[in-house]
Amino acid sequence: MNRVTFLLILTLLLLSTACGANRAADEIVVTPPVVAAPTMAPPVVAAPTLAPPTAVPPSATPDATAAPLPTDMPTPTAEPSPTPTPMPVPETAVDAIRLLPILESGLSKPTALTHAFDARLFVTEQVGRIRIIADGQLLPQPFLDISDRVGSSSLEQGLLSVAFHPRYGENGRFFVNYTDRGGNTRVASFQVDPDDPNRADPASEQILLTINQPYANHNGGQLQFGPDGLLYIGTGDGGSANDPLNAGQDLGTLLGKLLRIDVDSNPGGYAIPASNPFVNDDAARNEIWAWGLRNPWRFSFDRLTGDLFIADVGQNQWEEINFQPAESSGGENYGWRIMEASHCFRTGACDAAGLILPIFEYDHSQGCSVTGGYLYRGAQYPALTGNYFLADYCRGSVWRLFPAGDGAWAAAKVLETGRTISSFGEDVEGEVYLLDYVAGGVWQIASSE
Ligand SMILES: [Ca+2]
Repeated sequence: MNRVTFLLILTLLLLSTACGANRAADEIVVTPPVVAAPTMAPPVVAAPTLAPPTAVPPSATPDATAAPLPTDMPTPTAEPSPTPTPMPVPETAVDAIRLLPILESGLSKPTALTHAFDARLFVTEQVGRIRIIADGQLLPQPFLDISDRVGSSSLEQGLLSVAFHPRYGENGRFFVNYTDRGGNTRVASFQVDPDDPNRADPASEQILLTINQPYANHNGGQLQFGPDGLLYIGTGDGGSANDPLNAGQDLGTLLGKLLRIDVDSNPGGYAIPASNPFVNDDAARNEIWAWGLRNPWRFSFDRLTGDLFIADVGQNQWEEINFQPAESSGGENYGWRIMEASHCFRTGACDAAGLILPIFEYDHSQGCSVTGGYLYRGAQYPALTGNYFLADYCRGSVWRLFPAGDGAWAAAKVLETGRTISSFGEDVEGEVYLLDYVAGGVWQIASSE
């Protein structure tokens, strides 16, 4: 078959896998009544005025195929934040963005992008390699190749992210999250080659954490160091559908959580930060920072404020972005599987007491799987400052979220890329990039003017 046919079939296969098993349910629009927000938050309010969909800037992305907009605009809602954090509304609100090509192809199934505190970009390839882009060129030699121990036979498996130690310049240590040949999650550290900054030692692996995975999907996979210098780890609910283990609401498992560990105080392993929220609860795992998550494939910190954005992939109806203010002391329950975004899951009513509802959600008429991004703090495009960017993996739509006053967030769609956006990433200067999983490329986000 020719290349176009092959890509078409590949895309269809990806879509059918990524969007979950229960496709038939996608067709049934069942919208349970919105449940009032719990305890701290005021009742759910109507969405603030959403900007109309913006046109794709002409000739900004010549090779992008714009996905058709849905005929009727769904109603994404913006909830008030449980703990409102006053943030300035950007003075120059961006209407649209464009993508600047950094590398249009050459990567194999890229899953994450970050930096090591210098100008190089580091991209993980699902099969188990870390590649370096330096001065716009993809270096032929991988930084790390651990494909001998990474299992990636299923869409959501493989090498899923890398995070460099905050003092990488001193200790040369970095961390990866991958599924092994048995499908189980590993968080491990490696060392850079002391004689070659573009090469790491595959024999330097220290496995910090292994989490048994009962099913192939929902492996989470993001690693990020927080402003506190601690390592945060996103884990999925273990997979299948409907969270059969009820992992999201079970504090006795590491599945369906955001974890926080100290990688410095226990050489060869990790330590539990004394301020983790469940250290005094014998029934709870001490690594847990937040819970009630389904598959937080991507999460990120605002590099200026330390606020945390968690994008949790939904099941058949709702995709969501959760917000955690920097002053949080952890312990938030983001609702899964009681709720899918701000909707009771598979019931008309549910007890939402104590649950934290998302600041943004969209339904499956607009996509199938949320890819969380970053809040822009770069210097090149001031019009983007203060906007959090996210995308839908299947459709390639990109939205921005921005503060709308009193802790609320507003949303606007800013580009239809037609791309298969697996991840966003930040460089050392805070510029934001996105990855096309199918094309194997990297594009920088820029303002449209
Ligand atoms: Ca949720």
